[in-house]
Amino acid sequence: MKLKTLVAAIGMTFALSVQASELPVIDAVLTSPPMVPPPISRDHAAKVVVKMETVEKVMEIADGVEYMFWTFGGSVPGQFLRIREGDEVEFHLSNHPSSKMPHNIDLHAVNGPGGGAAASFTAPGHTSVFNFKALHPGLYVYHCATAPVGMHIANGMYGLVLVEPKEGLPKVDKEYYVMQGDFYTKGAYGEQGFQAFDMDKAIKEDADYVLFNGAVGALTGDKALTANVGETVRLFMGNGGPNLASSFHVIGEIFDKVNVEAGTLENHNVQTSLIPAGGAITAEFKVDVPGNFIMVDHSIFRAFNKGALGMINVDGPEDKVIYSGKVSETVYLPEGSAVQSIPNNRPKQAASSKEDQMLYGKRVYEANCQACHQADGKGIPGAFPPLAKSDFLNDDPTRAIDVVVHGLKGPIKVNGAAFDSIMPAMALSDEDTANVLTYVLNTWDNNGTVVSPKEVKKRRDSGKPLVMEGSAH
Ligand code: HEC
Ligand SMILES: [Cu+2]
Repeated sequence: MKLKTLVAAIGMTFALSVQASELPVIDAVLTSPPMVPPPISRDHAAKVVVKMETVEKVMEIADGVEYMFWTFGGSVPGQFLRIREGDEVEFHLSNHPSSKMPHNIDLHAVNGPGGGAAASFTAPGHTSVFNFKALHPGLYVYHCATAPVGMHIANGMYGLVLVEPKEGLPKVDKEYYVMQGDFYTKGAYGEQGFQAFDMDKAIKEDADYVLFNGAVGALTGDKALTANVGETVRLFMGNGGPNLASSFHVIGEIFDKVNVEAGTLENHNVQTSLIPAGGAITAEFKVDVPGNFIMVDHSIFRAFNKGALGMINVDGPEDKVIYSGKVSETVYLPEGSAVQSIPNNRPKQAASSKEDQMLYGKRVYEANCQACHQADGKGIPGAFPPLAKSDFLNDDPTRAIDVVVHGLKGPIKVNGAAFDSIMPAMALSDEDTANVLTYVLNTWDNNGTVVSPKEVKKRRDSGKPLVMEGSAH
């Protein structure tokens, strides 16, 4: 009763100001990724006023790498808009006065020429207004469609608009907004400093970065998505492109339900869902056990070498029946196995001070060592020896150069604990090797040795793989 009266009152108030429509007027709630506006509780259509701004701004695309993004609302992807089937939208697009380019918006939720593109074409320092009615429920991509269209999209100008069906969406515990995009920079992946857009690479579809939410690490570490065991999660997952389709997968999860291409067709028990450029899906799943669930584009080099990787941290009690964890581990080294090498083509870092060496070395560590030796340098008992306060390391830093450059195998003792395994030779430049060892030796209570690229070069020329005594292999 109360709610109805209130709704009627709102309707009357606004009927005065908006003669054309009987509908109550409300302001849209817009959110930046990965957040989603709350579910719509209205049981009737409204006139929804949307105020969105295009902004061109420099942001980090990766640690130490800057890029000039063009955005809807200051983020990549742009702000999430949530409306209801039958709503009439009054869309105000403002282009910030500091912009160098005109911009517009093509919403795939619009029935009309260009999806609103021509009507919303806006020069810097201007605002355009147009109206549309949301006839079809679904999750729709919006993007800039100003020439050269590919360039505006490649610079990050896309986002999602959700048109909830009249009956609403089933209730879930968590909703998140993620969008993939491919990026083309003058420098290679990870090359430091400001990187300009590269049109040639974009035309060749030769992406340097493939990203979730506009940056390497936008959804990892303390920016990971979160959920609790037993909760249901709904991902509104879009693909801005401009070029690449996404093979979207969550490692260790199965989607209970996917709205294929974000339409009304439901698929169930899905491992990997295709999301076309300029398309979307909604994926729902219940999280059954705790842990880190990694979102990837399963075109997998994109995940591990171009940035298409995000995380969902699930908290709560274990269920050993659903997932036991490792129940045993023994070393398996077949006859004839040899030290292999992991290639690496990261750009080399020329450091001019110990501080620089530490900074670059930390990045090399995160990219090349951390998977085995762990972020805290403590390793994993029985598998990877500690580098933190390691007597093996501190006794002979020159030997550590050999370990990284040439690899190591056979039984060793580190701080009293025995290891008998293989460390592959790391194909790092002399600079990267010097930096990472300087970082390691000056962190976690180690002895403070500084390693120079020259010393590394010397060991590269004169050293060889370390096969420790007593090795049966
Ligand atoms: C694929 C896993 C892996 C990666 C990646 C890796 N290591 Fe190792 N590392 C090992 C293993 C296993 C050993 C022990 C080998 C043995 O038992 O003989 C080891 C041993 C070492 C040792 C000597 C033992 C100690 O604890 O002091 C050092 C130093 C070391 N690694 C440094 C590094 C550095 C620096 C990097 C990155 C540039 C790196 N490792 C990358 C697996 C790895
Ligand atoms: Cu634009």
